[in-house]
Amino acid sequence: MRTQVGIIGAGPAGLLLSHLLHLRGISSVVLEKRSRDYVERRVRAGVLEQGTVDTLVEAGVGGRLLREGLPHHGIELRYGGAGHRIPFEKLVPGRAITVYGQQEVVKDLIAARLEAGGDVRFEVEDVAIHSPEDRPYLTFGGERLDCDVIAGCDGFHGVSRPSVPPGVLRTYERDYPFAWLGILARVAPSSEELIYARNERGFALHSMRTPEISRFYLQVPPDADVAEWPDERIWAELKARLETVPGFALTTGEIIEKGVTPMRGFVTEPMQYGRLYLAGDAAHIVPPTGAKGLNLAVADVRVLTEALAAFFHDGSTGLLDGYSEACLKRVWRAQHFSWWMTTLLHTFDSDDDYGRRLQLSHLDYVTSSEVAATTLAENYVGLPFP
Ligand code: RFL
Ligand code: PHB
Repeated sequence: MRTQVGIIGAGPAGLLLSHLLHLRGISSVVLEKRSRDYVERRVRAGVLEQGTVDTLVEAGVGGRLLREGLPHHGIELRYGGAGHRIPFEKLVPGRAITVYGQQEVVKDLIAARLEAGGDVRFEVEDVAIHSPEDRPYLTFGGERLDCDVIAGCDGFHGVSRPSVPPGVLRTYERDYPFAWLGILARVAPSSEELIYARNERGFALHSMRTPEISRFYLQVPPDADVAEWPDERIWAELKARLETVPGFALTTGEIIEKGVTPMRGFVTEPMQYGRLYLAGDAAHIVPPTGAKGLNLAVADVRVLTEALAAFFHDGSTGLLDGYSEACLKRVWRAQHFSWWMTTLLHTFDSDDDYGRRLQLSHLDYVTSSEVAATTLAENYVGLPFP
């Protein structure tokens, strides 16, 4: 078998790349180790930047997103017994975010690929990369796929990054001393906008998916196990961290999904080796406090699509050679913003009283100075796409 671009991973990065390449007349095959059902049910991100929404709409896969996505024009920061709104419409006019589940994006992309006759293979075993320097090919389940280029879109735990010989990539990493316990509940959101709550008991986030489904996160110890978190304990902790302003009551409901996510920042430089290009979580991850991971994956894929179009249509390698450099500026901006939001809002056991006072002073500044609030708003809604 032969294709122009062999894509490993059917997450948002791999599927969107395959779709955008198809629109440019470039062939690809997507190899995914999980089942279609599994990737369509995997609950993850929910916040799409304007640039992500525009990318999906322009690519013709934004119909349901425009109908069912929830546009948001602000978020609340809650601490010290009060809520403070960060109003996007005032601080960054014309820019907003859309709340729409990542698995819905994945469903829409899979449907579009299959409808266009795209080659997306699920439950593919033992994908391996060979000869990435020159004449690359992939093997899997006893088959061989020759490619001009390989796109490693297989997430943080994939095979692509470890296929690069030792010493070529430099990695930068920061682990946080806590994790997030995330839940999905069959209950109407108790707030119209997202609430990021800083609390002495730990951070909590109230998000949502639809008018009937809410999404919540709790800061928990790094080794937390969902078995230690029966439903009653989760609701009691969410109430303790969120019912901190007069008149706010959290409505509880049936919990339909639970999971623990470690928190870390990670960057690979460069994001390429020979004819292998890494995109999305395969190349970098951020702690989810800034809601940037999925949006960064989309930004990478846009850059890679342009570079591959120049390569396949004109034979020029300039954009491909500059792929990492073109992506990494945005990647590091998102790393910094995600680190900043994380340190602003979480409780660190290592912090002394002085550290806690600094954190509160910083929050007071962000919620009282228009200049400081604009910094948050501009990064949150996302800087313009490349
Ligand atoms: P994915 O989604 O991890 O997809 C990689 C795919 O590759 C497959 N795979 C393999 N396939 C074949 N062979 C192998 N050897 C393979 N190894 C792996 C996997 O099965 C999978 O299908 O990476 P991608 O496409 O780069 O997308 C990145 C995003 O998923 C990620 O950045 C976001 O989910 C991060 N994130 C958030 N991002 C946002 O922009 N906004 C948010 O609000 C947000 N919230 C979150 C998040 C991530 C979270 N978790 C669980 C990590 C909230 C959470 C809780
Ligand atoms: C989500 O709804 O899943 C979500 C929202 C905001 C974040 C992270 C996750 O910062």
